[in-house]
Amino acid sequence: MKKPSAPSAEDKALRAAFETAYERELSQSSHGATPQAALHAAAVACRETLARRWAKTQAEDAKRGDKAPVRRVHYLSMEFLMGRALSNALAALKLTEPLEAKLAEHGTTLGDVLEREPDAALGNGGLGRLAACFLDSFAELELPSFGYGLRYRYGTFAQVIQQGRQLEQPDDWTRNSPAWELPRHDVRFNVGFGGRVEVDASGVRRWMPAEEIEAQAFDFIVPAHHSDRVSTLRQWQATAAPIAFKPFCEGDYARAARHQVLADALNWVLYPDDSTEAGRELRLKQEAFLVSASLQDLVARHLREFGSLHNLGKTNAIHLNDTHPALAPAELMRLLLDEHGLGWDEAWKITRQAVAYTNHTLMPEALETWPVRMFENLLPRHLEIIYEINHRFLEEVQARFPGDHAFAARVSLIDEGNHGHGERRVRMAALALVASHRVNGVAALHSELMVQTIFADYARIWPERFHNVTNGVTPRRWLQQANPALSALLDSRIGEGWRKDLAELGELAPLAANRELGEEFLAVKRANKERLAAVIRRELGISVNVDSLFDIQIKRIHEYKRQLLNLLHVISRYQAIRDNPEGVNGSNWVPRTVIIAGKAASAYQMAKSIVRLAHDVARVINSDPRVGDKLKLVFLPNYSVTLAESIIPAADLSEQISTAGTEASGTGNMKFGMNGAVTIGTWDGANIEMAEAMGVENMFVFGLRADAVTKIKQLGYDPRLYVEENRQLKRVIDAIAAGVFSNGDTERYRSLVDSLLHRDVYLLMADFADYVATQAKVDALFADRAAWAERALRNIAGMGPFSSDRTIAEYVDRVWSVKSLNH
Ligand code: B1N
Repeated sequence: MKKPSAPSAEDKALRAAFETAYERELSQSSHGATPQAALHAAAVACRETLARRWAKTQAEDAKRGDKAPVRRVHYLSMEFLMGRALSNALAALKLTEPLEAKLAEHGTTLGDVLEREPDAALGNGGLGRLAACFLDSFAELELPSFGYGLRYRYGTFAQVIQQGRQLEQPDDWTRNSPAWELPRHDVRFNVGFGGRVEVDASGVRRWMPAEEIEAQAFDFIVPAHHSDRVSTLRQWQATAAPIAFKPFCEGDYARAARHQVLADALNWVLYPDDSTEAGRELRLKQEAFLVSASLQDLVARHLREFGSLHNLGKTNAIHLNDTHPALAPAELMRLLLDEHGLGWDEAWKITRQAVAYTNHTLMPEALETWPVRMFENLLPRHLEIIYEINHRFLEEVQARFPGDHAFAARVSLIDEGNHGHGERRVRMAALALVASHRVNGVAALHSELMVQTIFADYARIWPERFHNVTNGVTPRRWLQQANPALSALLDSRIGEGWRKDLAELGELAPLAANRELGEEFLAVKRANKERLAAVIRRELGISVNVDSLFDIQIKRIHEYKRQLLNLLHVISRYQAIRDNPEGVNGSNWVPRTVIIAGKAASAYQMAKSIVRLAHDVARVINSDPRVGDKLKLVFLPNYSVTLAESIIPAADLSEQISTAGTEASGTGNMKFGMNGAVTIGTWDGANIEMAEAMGVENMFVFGLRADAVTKIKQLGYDPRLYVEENRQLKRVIDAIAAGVFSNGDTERYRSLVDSLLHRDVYLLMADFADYVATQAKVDALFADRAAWAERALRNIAGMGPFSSDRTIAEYVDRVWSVKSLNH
């Protein structure tokens, strides 16, 4: 077990300050020392320390001058999926035990208190959670940085299941006034919308917006775990600017009120889509609001520190988390040209130095484009600047590829519509690409496909601009805090070094075959499974066998992620169990509990239909006495960061089964791996690099590879051929179509079945046979406890590279360092 080292003088002072602040807050509670009051008091007390560390961190960063090798990073993202903060802060500040002692005085437990904290869920899925992991690593790596986002009033919707169907409910995450944020009353900027561009006598262009909305900063402070550095998430809240006072004084209350309504609407709600473009005017406004407030803040800070803008690009990096903040280059140009009087060439040089862009998906439906008309109405000056950027860019393209008008039309920042008949649109990815000195994908395969497919034309122009930086996750939250028992076991065998440098997990490999270690690992896993089983019983009233194989798929519901393929396997297994309840070929069934969780975007009908099918299938299987413990299907509602923290440590098998070439990276795959789950997965995203790191023989890989997927589609894919030739598959599809799971209702899944039989865009039919065969291999391994434990330990041993600390170190090296500007 981990021995607590003796507290230093500094630790003691921190503890005393914490206790004083905690007591003070608690004494002000009107309900006494309830867990809710304790939560608030503990958060406020931590925040005081964090605020001191914040001031110290900022003072250090401000002194760095313009010779520092790494630029200050401004990570712009429309999503930050933070989850809970208290237990992470307590761990980082070494205050867990002091708080436990305080709570014991009032007969409360830490668990009671921690579970009262609502998740800050201002993100949809992997992209937003990645941003949150990055903030953790920014602090740990002592990187001067700001994360910038929007302070949505409502985060991702709460998922409620009613009669097997998903309903969405608002997530009012601020109702108990979260104690974490520091409102910065002195950090405010006005953001304009609409109006027109005026030209003065000397030819200077000036934007006269029709309305202005004020952005106020709220800071969320994220502590390092091995130093007293912090990182900052600065989120903007819209408030009506004082301008509304005028109509109010003139008695035009309606106009004054309209302004307030506009401001409220701006940060009203997070768009609930993952990997799809939203395409609504409010979304464009949100994007512009985030970008403008953040860049005004950056420019103001830079001027305070340097008094001049000439070195802005050499001292600041502006990172675009996908194209959602891709207005940034246009806004930075506007600020430099119009507000600060720089010339075009210098402004463009600075912008190109500062900006870099990460692409997170190849799905065509996610590529953002906005109607030019919307720009004319909302952002007329930005549109002018985009036109000018495009004009200069296309001149360059003409010079390098003379006469190739088709090429120029393809790479242009403006989609001219169907030969002039359709609507003209601004291509946000094109804007991000021309303005960036670096562009990266999020896993090796994804980065390769990115330059071969969606950005092939741009890669011809600037091959040197494109790079890969494979994703990672923070091992603090996802291993140390989520799985303390496994962490202690690791400490006992390889020491504590892995807590600072995850690469040291590699030291586990030579021990993987050790029987005793294997048994201890299985005991830890079993305890985690018992905890999850209790959650399942409490939430759903279902009892599951903790000795069964926990087979888990948790992520957004999406056709390309193929939860449906998982269900087809479950149905097929169910049918086989009914045929042969005693097992086949003399071997018994390996009992399985299949667990699925995830939200479907509210407008995504097919995803919602998959959620419903999961519930229908679960009802039939779980109530069939012939099946019993051999198979259970569980859909855990309202998936969240917090739920993931209790599900992942309990997993035996991690399902990462996207159609090859569609999942850019995945990050859940990494969280499962470091918690000792074995992966069944396709040759896709970061699964590939995980397999290579642990040895591909340690992963259950199945299905068509990305190149085969492309080829089969080119040749004209016919899913019915696979169904006709595979009796098992045909029986599964027939059962769904015949209403076996829908009380005889043959309409309910008609379009789902039609889509599988006639289109099957994600090749479920083509991969089914291999998937089922591979699942049989999983059963065989699981039946051999020692072999399973060894395999799981080899998986953990291979997960060293998948820390977000490694990811951020690579971003620093390849993207954010000053040296990355020179080549
Ligand atoms: O980003 C994650 C990856 O690990 C996942 O593979 C990828 O699917 C995910 C539009 C997205 N890509 N694109 C989005 C989210 C919201 C939205 O409005 C697109 N999310 C991903 C981290 O790299």
